Amino acid sequence: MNKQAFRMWTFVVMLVIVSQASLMPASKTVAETMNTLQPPSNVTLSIENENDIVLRWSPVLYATGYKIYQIIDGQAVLVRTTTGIAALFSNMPAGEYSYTVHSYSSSLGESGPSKIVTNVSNKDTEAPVTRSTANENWLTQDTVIELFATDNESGVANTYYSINKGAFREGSVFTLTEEGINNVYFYSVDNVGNIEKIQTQEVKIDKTQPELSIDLQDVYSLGAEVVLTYHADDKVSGISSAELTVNGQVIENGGSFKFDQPGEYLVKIEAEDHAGWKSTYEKKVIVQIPVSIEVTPGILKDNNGLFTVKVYLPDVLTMKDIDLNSVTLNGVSAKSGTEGLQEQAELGQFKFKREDFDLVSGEVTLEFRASLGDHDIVGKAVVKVK
Ligand SMILES: [Ca+2]
Ligand SMILES: [Ca+2]
Repeated sequence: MNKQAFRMWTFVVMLVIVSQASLMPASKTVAETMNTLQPPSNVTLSIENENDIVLRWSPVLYATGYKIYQIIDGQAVLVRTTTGIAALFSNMPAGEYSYTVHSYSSSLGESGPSKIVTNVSNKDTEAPVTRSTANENWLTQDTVIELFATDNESGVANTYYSINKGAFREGSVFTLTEEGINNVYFYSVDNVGNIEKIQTQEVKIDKTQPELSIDLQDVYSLGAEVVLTYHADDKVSGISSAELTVNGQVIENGGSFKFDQPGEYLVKIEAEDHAGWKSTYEKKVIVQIPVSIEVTPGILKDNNGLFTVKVYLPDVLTMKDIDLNSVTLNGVSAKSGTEGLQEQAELGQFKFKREDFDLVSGEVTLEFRASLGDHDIVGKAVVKVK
């Protein structure tokens, strides 16, 4: 090698050394890198097997492990620590999930967060649907209502209800006690905050039977024609049906009925309200056979002797129909005496002893009664007593 060639060789060697030196990292640059551990890059989120969430990322130089944080309500919450470069969260409920991954090492500590990854493709945008056990029928007592909510994706978080415009409360079971029409409002919220539109439902409660009334006398005269008007009232659910019968015969409300037989009648009203409560009213009415009587003399002066009561029967009856031993006037029996009752009855009259009666002065009503089979015949007259 000549001298010039040696110089040339030396130059080339120097050039190689210089160029290699420029490629070597300076010791200061390495220290800076090691003091600030980098977060993972290329972080991806994928949904696998329908409901598994899989995160993957690229390895980070000097990292000995990775911490996975889930972003919940804006806060990073540590959910997994791993030495690998992937994480599987299996069987996750549908919903929106966001994660960030940090790298760490025992000597360098923890890096900052990676970019946030979110499963936007699986986002739940549908509100839950709430159903109630209430129905449209009238109920007859305090009633427990239950609410059932379902959600398509992320699941139901809470259900709220309000009764008759009171404050909303969280819950799904409550009892209604107020009679009348209760208005119930309810809605649910899912796990990602979708709010159902408020639903409203009527819950109708009637705890009370209908009220019945009718204006009836205890006693009517045979042949009396009576207008039968009754009142069936129900303040809560209202009357659904009502019927009046006399001895089983249906009479329209406000219709007239003729008592054409003597004896006992059963007037009955049955009513039902829309909740199914039933009321029954019953009254026994006595129908008497009216007769007119004439007292002779019309003025009773002395407290002795006899006086006569002449009886005028309806056309359909004769004295033979009457039990003569049952004949009374103000409770006093007719005098049989020398003129037997039979003979008196044939004349359509009966005699009474004045002294059998304790009558005060003035106008006095005398009541004649006699039995006809199971029935009474009754007649009244007013006389003057001096
Ligand atoms: Ca939903
Ligand atoms: Ca009622």
